[in-house]
Amino acid sequence: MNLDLFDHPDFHPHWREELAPGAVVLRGGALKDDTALLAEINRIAGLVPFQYRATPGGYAMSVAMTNCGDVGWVTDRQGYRYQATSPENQQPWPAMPALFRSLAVDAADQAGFPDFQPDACLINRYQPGAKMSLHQDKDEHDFAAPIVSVSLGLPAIFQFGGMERSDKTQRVALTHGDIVVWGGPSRLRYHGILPLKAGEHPLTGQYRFNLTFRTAGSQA
Ligand SMILES: O=C(O)CCC(=O)C(=O)O
Repeated sequence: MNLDLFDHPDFHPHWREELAPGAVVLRGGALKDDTALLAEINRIAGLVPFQYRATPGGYAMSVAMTNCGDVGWVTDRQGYRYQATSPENQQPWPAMPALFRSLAVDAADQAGFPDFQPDACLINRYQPGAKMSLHQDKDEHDFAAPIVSVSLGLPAIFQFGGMERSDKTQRVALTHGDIVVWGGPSRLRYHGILPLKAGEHPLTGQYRFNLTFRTAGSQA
């Protein structure tokens, strides 16, 4: 019998790469759940469709967004914030699926953050050309918890910088199934996504999806 491990459908290669103290890429960390994660994204987007939101300065974002969890991240002329309801239908966001939560909690644990309790999951959808400029995640009520960020679909270049916008950035190629976790001394590092290159992914077509899990502090 020829048991070729690499060809086995249940073989999902994974390894870790340190980016900085408190920051790691878990390569292939979400591969085993990819189809189930995408089915949940599809279900959530059926309840609360993706929206192109505006920055407080009035610019339309190129990334479409929806949320699940106790609170969701939104932006408009009133500013960046978390809120418990969707601005489109004033209903609570869909609950965070158990699969999302367990994936995020396990990833945080592997990265050295054993007590992660995410209450927010921002779902980003990128089409070719969409980007996310360098920014810090600082709308949460405290920065003790890490960020867990899951990539699905088309590949992208993640920029990972320092505490100042002008600091040098690392360019990290993220592919389907990769998870980036940053917290502790890296929690407030600037990060972003360069404009997505066109392509075709067998599971997501012309899109890249990103799940960003955070502990926002649910009193929003
Ligand atoms: O799409 C990504 O990988 C990063 C998303 C991100 O930085 C954010 O939502 O704050």
